[in-house]
Amino acid sequence: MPVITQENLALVVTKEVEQVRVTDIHTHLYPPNFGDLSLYGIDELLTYHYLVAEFFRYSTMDYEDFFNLSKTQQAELIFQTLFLEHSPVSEAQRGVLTTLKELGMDLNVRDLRVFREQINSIPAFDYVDRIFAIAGIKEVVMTNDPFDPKERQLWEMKGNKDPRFKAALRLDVLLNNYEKNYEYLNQMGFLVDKKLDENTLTEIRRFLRYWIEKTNAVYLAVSLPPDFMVPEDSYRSRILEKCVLPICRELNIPLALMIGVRRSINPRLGLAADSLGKADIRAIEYLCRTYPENKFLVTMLSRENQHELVVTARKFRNLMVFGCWWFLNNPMIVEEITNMRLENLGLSFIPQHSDARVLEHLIYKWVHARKIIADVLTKKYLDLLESGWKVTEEEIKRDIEDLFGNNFWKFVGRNV
Ligand code: RAT
Ligand code: ZN
Repeated sequence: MPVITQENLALVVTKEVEQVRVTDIHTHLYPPNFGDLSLYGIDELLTYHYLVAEFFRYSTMDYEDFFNLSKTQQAELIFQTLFLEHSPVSEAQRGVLTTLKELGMDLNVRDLRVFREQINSIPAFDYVDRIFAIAGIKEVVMTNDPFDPKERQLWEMKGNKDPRFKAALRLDVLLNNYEKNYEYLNQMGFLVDKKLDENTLTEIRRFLRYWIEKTNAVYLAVSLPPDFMVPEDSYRSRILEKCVLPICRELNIPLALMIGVRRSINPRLGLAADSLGKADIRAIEYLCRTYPENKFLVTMLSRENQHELVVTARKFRNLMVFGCWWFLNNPMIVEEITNMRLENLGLSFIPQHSDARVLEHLIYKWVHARKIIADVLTKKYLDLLESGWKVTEEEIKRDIEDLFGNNFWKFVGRNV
């Protein structure tokens, strides 16, 4: 092991960050046996909703006409507009280039048909292994929605046999729209009423237990609007306090709160229609203070919430901050947030998740994230060296393994 000096520090940190195998704690990926829920390939990459939104920055095409096209046609239009008619400088656009490069493509070809043929020629049977290997992924956590009929059927009929894909039970429908959706619970055999009487609460708890067990979920999750507040007189607040939190305690499982999303502000954009807003940190303070036996994984979507979130994490050890979510996943913001977290929380947080929807997203999201995190960490270790504190390569490796996986598993409290 070399002695770490100001000269070799960057090399050592970069090497360790590049080599660490990641636990990606929030994705929208599925195991291959989940059929067409599991997305991969160049057309899926190009029609990622981040890129659809960017396509409409340049195009005057009717939204409906675009969405009526086949996926291949949409991909062709997006490639033409975002890559050939303009230089692809945005983060999501650059992501496609990084992905193709890491897959071994010659970018100078600039021909979508050639890229498609080359990707399609990679044998399907070990495609997941191959992408995981290129991206350096150990395991990913999915987003599993028991209210989605297609997904529900897959869990009931097949289940997940691939240990690299861990489940997270997504509760948006239950918590954000109970009054519109409670009848689905009845259809699933849980006898609930619109009124949250004792029997209904018991049935919701039975529903949660059933699905946690069926999916072997490592955490429960919900995305929430900026006006999310607890306690309050709402379905969401009551179901959260009376059902979700008690079940999390009973089964010792964290709840992930993803706060700050405003859904569908321009519905014509479909999946790309969502926006964000600054949330009220007092909801998190209340939850962490009132329920010290519960564990909360929290990410917030607004840049304006980031500082108060790290300060709140200093006050509550049952709060684990994670990821630079969605609109925050831009190099300049990831760098800022990672610095802020290191300076306030030391190494006790989870710097990033990929949010991958398409298998190959894992490649670019992690290539880009690793680079920024390595640079930020190098500067922090340099400060230590300058103050006369020696760091060893083993210590650097330990810290990096914590950030990219162990912090999550220690917080979850099990090693599956
Ligand atoms: O990043 C995304 O793809 C978003 O559309 C959402 O999926 C978000 O991450 C979420 O989990 O709600
Ligand atoms: Zn997501």
